[in-house]
Amino acid sequence: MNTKNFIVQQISTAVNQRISYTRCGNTKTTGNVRSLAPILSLVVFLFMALLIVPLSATAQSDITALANTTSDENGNYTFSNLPAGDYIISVAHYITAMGGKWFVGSRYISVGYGEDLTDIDVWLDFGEEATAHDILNATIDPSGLTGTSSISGITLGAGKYGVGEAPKANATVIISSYLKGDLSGDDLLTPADALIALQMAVGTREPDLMGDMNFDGIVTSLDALMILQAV
Ligand SMILES: [Ca+2]
Repeated sequence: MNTKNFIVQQISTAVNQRISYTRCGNTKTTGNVRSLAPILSLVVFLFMALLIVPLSATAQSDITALANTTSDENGNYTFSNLPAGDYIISVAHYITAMGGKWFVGSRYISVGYGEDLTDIDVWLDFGEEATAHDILNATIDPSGLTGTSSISGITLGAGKYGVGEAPKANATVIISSYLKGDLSGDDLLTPADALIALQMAVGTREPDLMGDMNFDGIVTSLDALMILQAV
């Protein structure tokens, strides 16, 4: 059995144990000490496995996007001519209030062949100026816009006095394709990505929804397993 298959087997075992604990004890799927035990031991195991699996560099290059646009006065944005695939939509918005603040947000989404996805709203929150500048200065390469799918929605943020939600007009919106699960940013899916997903699952690393393989809004050990199965 090679290293990858062995790791897949270990994660499958841990996930199955977790599911059976959940069924028997009627506990939540997260935060339970018993259910976390196999996951924690798995993290230790994967650290050991990494000693024989080369870890690639994690440096993130500048963003290259397929297209950019500006949301209208009601916050609406649309991207068309998309091939089926996985995309990240990133938004940056500047307000002059409070001495000038940047709002940023992103959303991961998968679109099928010829599908027109609507209501893909992107929530904006206070963000780093550097993050906003990466979005505003993204290199645009439209050569991949050869499909018939579309994605549209609204750029949103908290309403007045932080209550409710309100459309954010004139926000810069970009769309880029991405390799789902590539948490190390080396354009490959490797066991190292699964390890990072596991660290996110147990809370020892800040979650990054690039690792959310099943688009349920959370990175869990199941996502780590799905990454390994895709390696
Ligand atoms: Ca997930």
